[in-house]
Amino acid sequence: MSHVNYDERIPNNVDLSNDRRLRRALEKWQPAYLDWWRSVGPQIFADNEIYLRTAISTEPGGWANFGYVRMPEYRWGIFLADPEPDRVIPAGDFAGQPVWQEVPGEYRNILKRIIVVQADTEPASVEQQRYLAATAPSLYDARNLFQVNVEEGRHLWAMVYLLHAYFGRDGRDEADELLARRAGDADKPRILDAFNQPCEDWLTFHCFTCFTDRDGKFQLGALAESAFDPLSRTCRFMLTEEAHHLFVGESGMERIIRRAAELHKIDPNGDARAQGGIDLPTIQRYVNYWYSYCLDLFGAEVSTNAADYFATGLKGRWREAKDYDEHTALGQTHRIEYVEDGTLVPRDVPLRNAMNEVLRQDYAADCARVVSRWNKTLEAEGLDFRITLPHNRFHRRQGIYAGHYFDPQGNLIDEATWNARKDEWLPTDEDRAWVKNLMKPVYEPGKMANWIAAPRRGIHGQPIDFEYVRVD
Ligand code: BYC
Ligand code: FE
Ligand code: FE
Repeated sequence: MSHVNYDERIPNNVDLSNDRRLRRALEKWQPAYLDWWRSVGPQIFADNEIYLRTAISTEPGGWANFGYVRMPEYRWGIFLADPEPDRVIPAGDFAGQPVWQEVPGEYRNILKRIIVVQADTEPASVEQQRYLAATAPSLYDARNLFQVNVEEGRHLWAMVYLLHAYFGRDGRDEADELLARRAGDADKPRILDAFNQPCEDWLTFHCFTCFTDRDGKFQLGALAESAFDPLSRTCRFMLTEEAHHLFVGESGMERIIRRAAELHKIDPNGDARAQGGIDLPTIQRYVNYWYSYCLDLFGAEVSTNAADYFATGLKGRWREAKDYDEHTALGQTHRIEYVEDGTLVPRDVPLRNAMNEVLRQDYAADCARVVSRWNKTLEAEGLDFRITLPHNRFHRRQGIYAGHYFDPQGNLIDEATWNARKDEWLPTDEDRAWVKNLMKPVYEPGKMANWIAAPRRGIHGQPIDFEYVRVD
């Protein structure tokens, strides 16, 4: 079961050859996907050979094969983690009952909505990143970008499979729409805000893979706890791919921070920019910007949608089955600070309604662990500067804090104070221009742009100066 069949046009471990209708529908979608990839996927090195991994089995450990591939020839396919025998619904009103292999009619629309929202982020990120390789700081980095891109493409396949297999005509229409929306487009934007933001420099890319892909980790984790077993299984396999995306972001940021510290020390005035690098305060402002955008991806603090998703078992909490003893979340509350008449007022809301906030807090704790590892680097470099995460209320555009002003410590401030100080906290036009001006391609194997440190090791045991992208 876990072995992937690569003899078919669409590699899969879901026995596609025995479902003629589904296979034909997906084979019809496949050329549209490839057209999409060509037109808004990676535009640089689009047909070069890239050293990529491809999934060959879904068993933990040893599931990947590494080798040179031209991206349009990547074997995108449908891989579900093996079923857990006797799996029961982890959370909500039906906790403990057998999981569903089909979609119950009464939840069809909300389940489809969740799958579409998840699906929409995958192609969006590829679109956002399509020109980045034009300024890759090394071939190692370009390869990592492409690895992330082909896997986000595969994540789209994962969700499109569910739409085609379980939602009939509506599902096929949604799958077509997923190729029609465009990141940042005024008329047909992607669904969630962070996926319409430009991602045109590599500091942004590493913030994105660190913080936005990490939202993916937690949302996929919550969907892995779904009562709908095919969704759970597909998300469990996606999570194994996601780990590399998070590695790219965390280690990429660490390398930029380490280099900022080195350049700070080299410069007589402690000015990393004078040495042609990115300075730590600029890095901090980018962190503030992306982290706050990603907090928005969890939705409103108090949400009836979230309560419904939990009650019906469509979504659970992070590690619901493993880490919780009580799975109904009834008769419990969660404290939320509301803004009322210019002050913060705590209120206890029913726990089910606060599930977006509960997941956001798990996410925040994970981000805090990452930042503390970056700060170890700064400590080892002998610097006093520390990267911090802004408060959950800072710079929010979704939920109960949207429309109010907070400083990075979470204190309520007035609009005039915000306007006077926001340039200390968020990237300025000048910061963006500076970062953009540093973005020059480095395509010689083993060489790095000046503003980023070399990685500690290469990919899959290869040396750092390996030809990760065959340039010609
Ligand atoms: N931007 O009741 P609420 C990934 C909308 S990342 C724009 O709070 P709910 C990846 C919301 O849709 C993981 N709109 O919403 C990473 C709703 O609209 P409707 C992505 C927003 O449903 C990197 C309304 O506001 N996965 O995989 O409780 C690279 C009311 O809000 C936003 C998922 O998101 C926003 N930020 O929570 C590649 C999982 N936030 O329905 C990939 C699936 C909220 O009233 N999604 N709105 O028109 C969900 O579970 C939920 O839909 C959400 C929102 C958590 C997103
Ligand atoms: Fe993804
Ligand atoms: Fe990802």
